[in-house]
Amino acid sequence: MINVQAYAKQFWQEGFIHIENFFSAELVDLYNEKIIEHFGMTPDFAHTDEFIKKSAVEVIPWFPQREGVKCFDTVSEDKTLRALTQAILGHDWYEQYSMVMFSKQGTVGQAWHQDCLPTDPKQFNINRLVYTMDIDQAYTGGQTMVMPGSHRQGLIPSPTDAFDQSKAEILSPKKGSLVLLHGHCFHMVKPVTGKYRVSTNYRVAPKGTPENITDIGIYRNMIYQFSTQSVLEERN
Ligand SMILES: O=C(O)CCC(=O)C(=O)O
Ligand SMILES: [Fe+2]
Repeated sequence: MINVQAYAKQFWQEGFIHIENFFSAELVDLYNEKIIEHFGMTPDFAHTDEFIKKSAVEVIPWFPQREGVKCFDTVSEDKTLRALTQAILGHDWYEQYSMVMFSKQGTVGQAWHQDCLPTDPKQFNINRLVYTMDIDQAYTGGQTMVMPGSHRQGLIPSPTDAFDQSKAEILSPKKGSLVLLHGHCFHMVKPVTGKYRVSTNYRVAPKGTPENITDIGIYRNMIYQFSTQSVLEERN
């Protein structure tokens, strides 16, 4: 068993943690097969053209547990993952959903963003990201960039605010890696150069956090509401 207390401390310091070889190759190979089976290689985009253009986000979501694809329960039920989540959040938390995010070759990834408004430090989501393939500069692109400590810094800088990207960390998760990422922490996904890129997100939140906390995403140039497909605020 990993040292969950040490990882929890690191999570609260940095706003994220990356643990390699967390899941077995057998499990993530199975997930990757199911994912490819579902998407094929040229799935249509689920988001509106306006959102894709303005936000520079090109990912297609899939919610396998909602469709009863049973094998995706294994990660939810993983004892070590639960213990780690518990160590980070204390005992009051709940699982939101699992969402596979697929990106085609040649797409832009995701621009810098926060998953939800950082107005209340007690209200946030945590991304528990499972990687079912190696993600690296040479073969796939699509690395995840994160800004250490930014979960304590309020709103992500607007396009005209100073934003020192030299302090960002580039994560190149491997098949079987787990990344835990605080929803207020600034993060982005680099352009996808390989055939495709997938990550699977088992989102959780402290108990009492609204289920739809991630309905409003914060980008440098706008605040966007997914359910109404509308720009709530232009930022400049
Ligand atoms: O796929 C990733 O590595 C990160 C995706 C992301 O932005 C998120 O999970 O909120
Ligand atoms: Fe995100």
